[in-house]
Amino acid sequence: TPGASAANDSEMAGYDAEQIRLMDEVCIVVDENDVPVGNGSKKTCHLMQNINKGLLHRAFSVFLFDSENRLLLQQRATEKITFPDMWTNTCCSHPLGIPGETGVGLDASVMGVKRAAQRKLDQELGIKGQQVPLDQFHFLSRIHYVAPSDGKWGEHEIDYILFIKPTGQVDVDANPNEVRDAKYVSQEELKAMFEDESLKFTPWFKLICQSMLFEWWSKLDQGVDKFVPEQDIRRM
Ligand code: DMA
Ligand code: MN
Repeated sequence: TPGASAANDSEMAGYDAEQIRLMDEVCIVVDENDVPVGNGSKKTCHLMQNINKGLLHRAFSVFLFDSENRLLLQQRATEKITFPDMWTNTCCSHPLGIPGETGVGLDASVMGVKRAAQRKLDQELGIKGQQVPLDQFHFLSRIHYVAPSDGKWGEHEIDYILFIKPTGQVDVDANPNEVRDAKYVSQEELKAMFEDESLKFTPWFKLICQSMLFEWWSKLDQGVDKFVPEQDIRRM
């Protein structure tokens, strides 16, 4: 219906106007096996009242490494409606229910999330598509997890993990509406950040760090193309 956007919704009062606008994006609703079953607005997909009924959507998490194998972290902007101010991996978002980003079957859905990742690396971090070519993204696995943000909002996702170690230069020009801070860290520097109680981390980043991140990170020099993509969804 005309006017039925999150922007006209009184319960969105107090949030950032651009982030409210983005709540109208169309996410891909999936079943527990990552089969698309329909679409849902970003707002619908992130309300705990819907998540508590089982609503699940498709997402991606990018881990971008520099030539010294340092990981690019971001601190989410204060304007973010979910998980504001928290440190997390390079870039996260959702493939949209549009041609090119929707896919049925693993190969097509991996292609869709790579396109979405390229789109959001530009929108969040100002990294241009030519510097992160689609064929330099490597799909590693999918995780299924649920995480409340603040009672009202949360995440319940099948999250595609993508690694990229671009062969060329990467220029970061962060969008302040999305990203408060960004920095490259070594494994040791990230572990030291976890010891700092003043820093908060997103739940999905913590889950990935506690499970496979450091093992995969240590194998970067063997070549990311050597990783065998996992067919099974990891339940976390
Ligand atoms: C959503 O990230 C995706 C994951 C894996 C949590 P986000 O909240 O940063 O999405 P967006 O940038 O689209 O708001
Ligand atoms: Mn989500």
